[in-house]
Amino acid sequence: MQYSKVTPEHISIFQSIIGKDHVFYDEENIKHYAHDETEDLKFPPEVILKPRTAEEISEILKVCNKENIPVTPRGAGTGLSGGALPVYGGVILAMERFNSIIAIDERNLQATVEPGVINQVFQEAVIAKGLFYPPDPASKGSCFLGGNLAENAGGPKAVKYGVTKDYVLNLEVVLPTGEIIWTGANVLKNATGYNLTQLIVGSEGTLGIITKIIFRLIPYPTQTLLMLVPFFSAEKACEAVSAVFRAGITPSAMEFMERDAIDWVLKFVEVNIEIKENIKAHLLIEVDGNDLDVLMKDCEKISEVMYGFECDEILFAETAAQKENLWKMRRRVAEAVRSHAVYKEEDTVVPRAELAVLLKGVKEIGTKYGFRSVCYGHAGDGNMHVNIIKENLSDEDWNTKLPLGIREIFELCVKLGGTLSGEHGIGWVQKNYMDIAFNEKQLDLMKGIKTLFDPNHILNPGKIFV
Ligand code: LAC
Ligand code: ZN
Repeated sequence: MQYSKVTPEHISIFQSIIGKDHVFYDEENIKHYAHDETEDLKFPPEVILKPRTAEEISEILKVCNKENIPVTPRGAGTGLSGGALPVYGGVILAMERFNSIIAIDERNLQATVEPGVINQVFQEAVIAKGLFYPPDPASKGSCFLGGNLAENAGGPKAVKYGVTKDYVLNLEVVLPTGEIIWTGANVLKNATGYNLTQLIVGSEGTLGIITKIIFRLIPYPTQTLLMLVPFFSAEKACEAVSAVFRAGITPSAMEFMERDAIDWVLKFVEVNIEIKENIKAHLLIEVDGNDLDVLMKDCEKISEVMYGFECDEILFAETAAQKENLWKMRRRVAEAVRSHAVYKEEDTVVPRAELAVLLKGVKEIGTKYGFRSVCYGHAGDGNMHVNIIKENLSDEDWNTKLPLGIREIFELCVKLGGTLSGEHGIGWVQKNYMDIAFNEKQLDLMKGIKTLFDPNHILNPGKIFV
């Protein structure tokens, strides 16, 4: 792709649209906006723009579309597939000033929100009204809702409550050509034309800029019970997962952590827990609802299923602090691995009952190519994060052999009925593997949609497709 450079003339046009105070091109900002949380990748933008209204974004995009300047939208920069990396330089459209919860409609159980609101801030605001917005990615304390929509983020609660897309009813979007549209209606059912709302969700900032979100909400479940189940075999832990659902229970979280994942996190975070030498993996299982007796019975049933897969003694979190502790351990695995190692993170997903086969396959592929992997994730969704650690691999093996190993992992996912990413997206780092999941016709359909929305390919170029 050939794009124009941002010139001083462009900068003064941007300044006239959003004001001098919201246009940045100093070294510190360029450095900050050159990376997100994807590995150690860095691509400096030429200018950072922080607009406040959809109309301002529309004006900016009209200029960039005319002048052939690439625009990369960015939320909080917590993405794991490089969606917010300005790989061709140009403009970073930083959405941090779109940070207001416009309305929580208690009559309809809906909310109107801007994309720069932090996930947890929104969750807490609706909980205060007895309402629930379930999608809770590990980065919920810092990630923006707009980024959650762009990547269709999941998190532990997805297993019972679904992912981000399941809560989005309608969107205000600025198209790359500058028009401002609404994608649907504020209704729970909608059989009116193509579903533009769901096309935008998960499109990784390549089709338009989300400026308002209408969410649906549900009543907040008041009780949770949490159990940590240790296993002597990681494969047995994976096999136990689907048996719970077959027994008629849908937990509100069903997380897998292999031994290595816990060891890494314990090096990094203080969690008061004793783990026996011979334990190879854990399942962290939560049930929620409003009736504690029902939840206790669910836990008894789950325990029965677990003991059938030769688990060790189950630990029940008795206090809120203990629950917090166990969740901290799970939520901070990725961060722990990231801060201790050179790594590559894959976001594999297969039908739930194939999880054990996937885990076994990942380990075999690792042995073949000489890499170690730390596996953990949303077992109830068949969504396993595979963190590959560089350790003793030479730079050459890391750069040449590892992609072959990753390719084999993805081929295995697809063979098992799964795909490349469950919740992190394709972005910049996974696009070379899209041919494993889709044939040329399928890719052409997607690229056709991209071109229809963005004829000059100015919006988040270099993502999803090679
Ligand atoms: C998690 C993030 C990495 O589940 O998706 O911890
Ligand atoms: Zn995850």
